[in-house]
Amino acid sequence: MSTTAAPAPLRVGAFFFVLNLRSMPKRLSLSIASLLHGLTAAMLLPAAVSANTDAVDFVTVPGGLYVMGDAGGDDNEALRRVKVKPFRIMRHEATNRTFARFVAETGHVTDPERRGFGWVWDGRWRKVTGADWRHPKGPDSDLSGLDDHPAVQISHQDAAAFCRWLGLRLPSEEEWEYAARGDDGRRFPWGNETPRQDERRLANFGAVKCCAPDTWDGYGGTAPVGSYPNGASPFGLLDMAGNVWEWTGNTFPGRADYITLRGGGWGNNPYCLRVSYRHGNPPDIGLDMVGVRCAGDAGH
Ligand SMILES: [Ca+2]
Ligand SMILES: [Ca+2]
Repeated sequence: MSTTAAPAPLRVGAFFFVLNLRSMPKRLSLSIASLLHGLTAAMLLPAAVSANTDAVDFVTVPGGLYVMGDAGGDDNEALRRVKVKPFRIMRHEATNRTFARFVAETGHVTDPERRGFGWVWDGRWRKVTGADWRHPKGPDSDLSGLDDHPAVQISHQDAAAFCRWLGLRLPSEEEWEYAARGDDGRRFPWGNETPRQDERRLANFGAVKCCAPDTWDGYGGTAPVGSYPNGASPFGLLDMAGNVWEWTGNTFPGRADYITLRGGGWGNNPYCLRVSYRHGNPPDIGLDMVGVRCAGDAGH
């Protein structure tokens, strides 16, 4: 992985596109992107309301009108006025504790388990046989001491199944970004201040200069969810910047076969932690820097 501030855009193709930590494709069709927005979210509505919502803490977000995007961001971050209906969303990323309960109750087998591998970041992305949510770094790793850390090595399909178990769905990008920034145009959940690895501890992220893990914030990998209250969003959501990337219900602009992730993760630099930043991944892969946060319509 490049350590420069702006690595060259990667060629599209299989896993060469997997969570490149800084670059995004520039050749996008925004008209196609706008058509695709919300399509997959609509496909992921829960079949029934579940009683399992006691497993997580929710924030109810009132409906509102705001401007998505960042005029100083990537091409796919063009400013766009968006209206969102009231919804609720998990205050935290899903933890290993809750994901284990989901698996115990449903017998769900994740994509990385089924396929026999996951992706592990150690300065570059490595395809690791035996890496799955129980073994996030590979077969020699486990979840000891990680009950309250975000569950990782979860594909988009696994994330959607988990949300269905909760009687919920994945958030749309419009919902996710509104929950992260509110309506005042801020670039990060806490405001416009670009995070640094200093005593303010706004988020769990990587080196300020892309893209190595950094322990200055207390954690070189994942942190227990909710460890950075100074970085709360206007609605009180935690870890909307950093810790782990979060699957959304939308396809990536210009790539109908990729799903958009939001928020940046423990290995990213501040640019990727911006509330409007997008990344796209194939829906069937798991990585040790990607987790899930579910949402639902208000009142359900
Ligand atoms: Ca860190
Ligand atoms: Ca996050």
